[in-house]
Amino acid sequence: MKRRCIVHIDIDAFFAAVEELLDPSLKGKPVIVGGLPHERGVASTASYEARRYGVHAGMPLRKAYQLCPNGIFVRGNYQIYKTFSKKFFRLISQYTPDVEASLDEAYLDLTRCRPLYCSFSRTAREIKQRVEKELGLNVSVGVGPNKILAKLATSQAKPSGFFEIRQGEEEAFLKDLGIECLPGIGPKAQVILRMLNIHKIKDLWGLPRASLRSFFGLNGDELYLQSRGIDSRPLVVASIPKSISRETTFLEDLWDRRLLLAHLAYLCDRLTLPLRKGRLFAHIIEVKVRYSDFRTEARRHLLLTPLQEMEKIYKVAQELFLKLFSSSRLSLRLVGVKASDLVRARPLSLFEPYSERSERLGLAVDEVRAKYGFGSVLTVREKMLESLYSFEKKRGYVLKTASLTK
Ligand code: TTP
Ligand code: MG
Repeated sequence: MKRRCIVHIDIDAFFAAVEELLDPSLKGKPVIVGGLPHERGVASTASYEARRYGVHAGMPLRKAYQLCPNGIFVRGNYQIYKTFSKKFFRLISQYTPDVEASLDEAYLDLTRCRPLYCSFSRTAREIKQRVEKELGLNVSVGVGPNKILAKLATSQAKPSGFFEIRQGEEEAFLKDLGIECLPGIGPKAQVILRMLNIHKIKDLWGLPRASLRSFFGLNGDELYLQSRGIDSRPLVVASIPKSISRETTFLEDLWDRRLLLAHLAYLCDRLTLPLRKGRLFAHIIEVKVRYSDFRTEARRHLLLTPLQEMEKIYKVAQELFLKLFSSSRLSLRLVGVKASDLVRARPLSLFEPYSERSERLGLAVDEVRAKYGFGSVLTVREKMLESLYSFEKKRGYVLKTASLTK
């Protein structure tokens, strides 16, 4: 199997670093985020200056105050940290689709993108530089052939450094690290191993797998592999939903074709929002109707080139809808639209010129709506719903069923 290239990246003293960015007068001072000194609770982050006093995440605030009375204590604002986290994720996702991220750290698997990069090391350094420049936060970066080695490399790089484990260097890198560095070794395991005079990772190499298993059960196997830098776990990449749908039951059964199409347009509009957000394209568009006699029918269309854009999806949906509606003499109770067979990236079409125009338009509409509310951009068709439903600036029309929000 080819050697993989995993980049691990972790923001330094994340919450505290954001606080320093918001209030530059805090720079270089011992900042402790989590609450005020007299409050209950624990510190969630300590800046590196505060760590010099022995303060660390998880420490009760009172204790932190005793150790560092001149520390600057702030309660913190999770919403703001989350915004930085999202920006962080968006930026690193430009380098590979294979990203496993949590709040302030991420693994990137560059292996599949080999043809794009002439040197993985250089790309990893570039990612570090760009995150630091565009987010204004220092990060530490580790590069290795799997998750565990990349993460251990990052801890060597902290704070604000870069560390790469090259092929053949694994053993030399691991041997003198303390056993506490391995994620599989908690405080209890440490006590047991230290009693056996095992302090460094190389000391673990002398223990047979069976002994580790007898001490730690299945975790023993894990430990055996971890201590040798063996780790074949894939990244846990955010999964793609199976389908996304929006539907509504009308206040009264509807017969008016234009009004029905107005509902359909609005549902398509709502449907494309999560598609754009998740950068998803749909191969299947399905329309469902329920007639006044409760009979339900659906029709679907399979698309060779998957779609994300509202107008295009609406066109397909309209055609499907009209086929269903025209063949019946009944009024309708419900209409719904569903996008399924979702893919993350649109395959390039052989016969159409490549254009991102409509995708950009969609994103621009989202931005305007985020700022001025959903109702700031509506199609003429959607406007027809004004006479039927109350309108909330942020949420748009409030249709009868809750399914819009699912
Ligand atoms: P970490 O990455 O563990 O810590 P850090 O970013 O503060 O410092 P460094 O990586 O340089 O060692 O955690 C990221 C954020 O998660 C941290 O800023 C605050 C939050 N956090 C808590 O809320 N509680 C905790 O116990 C820990 C460890 C972190
Ligand atoms: Mg961190």
